[in-house]
Amino acid sequence: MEQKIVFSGVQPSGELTIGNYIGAIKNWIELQDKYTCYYSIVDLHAITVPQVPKDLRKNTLDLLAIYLACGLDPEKSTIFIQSHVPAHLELTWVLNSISYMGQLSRMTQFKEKSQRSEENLNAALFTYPVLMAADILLYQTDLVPVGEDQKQHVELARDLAERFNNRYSETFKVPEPLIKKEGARIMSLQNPEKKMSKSDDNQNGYILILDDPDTIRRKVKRAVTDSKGEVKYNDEQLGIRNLMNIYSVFSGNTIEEIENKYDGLGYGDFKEDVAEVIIKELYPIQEKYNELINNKDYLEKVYSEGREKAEYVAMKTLRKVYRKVGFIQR
Ligand code: AQP
Repeated sequence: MEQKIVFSGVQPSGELTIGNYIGAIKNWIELQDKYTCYYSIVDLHAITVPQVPKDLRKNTLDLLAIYLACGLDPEKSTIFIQSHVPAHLELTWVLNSISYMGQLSRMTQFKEKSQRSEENLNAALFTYPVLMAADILLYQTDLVPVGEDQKQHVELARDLAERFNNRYSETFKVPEPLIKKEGARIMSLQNPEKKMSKSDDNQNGYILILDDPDTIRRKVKRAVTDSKGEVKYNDEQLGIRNLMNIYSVFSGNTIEEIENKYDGLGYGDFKEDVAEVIIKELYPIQEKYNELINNKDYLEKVYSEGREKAEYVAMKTLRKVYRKVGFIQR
């Protein structure tokens, strides 16, 4: 039986948070041994909001080093930079031609991000989910491991795959999102009703993968909680619930175990331990990252080899698509 195919990516739009780590990258590692995996650094997506060019370059290499430091293995997975494989853009154009404006305008991310920068609304932000569909469909992907926030975009990719297949005959595999229940949506430490996001203006809202131990302790200590004083998992204590989710993912304890462990103890003790489990998991990643980021030759080797492998597969799908829509072979 053929191995299932996995595709996912993260934008190099800033430094990575533990939200990106828990919702996405941490889950990618274990998939490498079971499936054929493609993991991309999606720089084309990043420019849907304004970026400083030199920062984008730095963030792209940083993200590659973080992928590797977290345990992505170029021997097992194809790791590449999205803009190095132009087929992503070529397929986007074709998919744009079967995308409906109404459906795109209902995408939550578009609605949220367009509200944040109304004077600078660009067309790319609107068609972002079509590019994401192209990313996924080019590799004949079965599974897309993402956080809860990206579920709607994977559903659009499914719709577009089905629409294309119906119109032009079977071409794309219809992908499914793979969303882990635990940690599917990590919330801001300052506003537990909003997701933790690397582009948040309030730095205390997120913890970065590369934050040092003291910063992590300070941010967790300042995390918004409530006046109940009980470590209990419920809808009224959103701040505590979020910290419990984070603690659970990093410690391997279930929510019930955490409730029992902190029964009768105050938030102070709990928060100290939350900070320590985060620090413990991130420390080896940070050490590895520091080694890798100074080895530019190795990083270049990884993304060049990744590009070659990705492009080969992507072009196979693109040629098929071009033939089906009626373009004359180049
Ligand atoms: N708070 C979160 N909880 C769980 N998963 C999350 N992800 C992001 N935030 C959380 C998952 O991380 C992956 C990569 O996301 P992305 O960089 O492509 O874009 P994003 O979802 O828009 O992430 P950010 O941090 O909010 O970036 P900005 O601020 O640039 O928009 C995805 O799988 C996502 O689900």
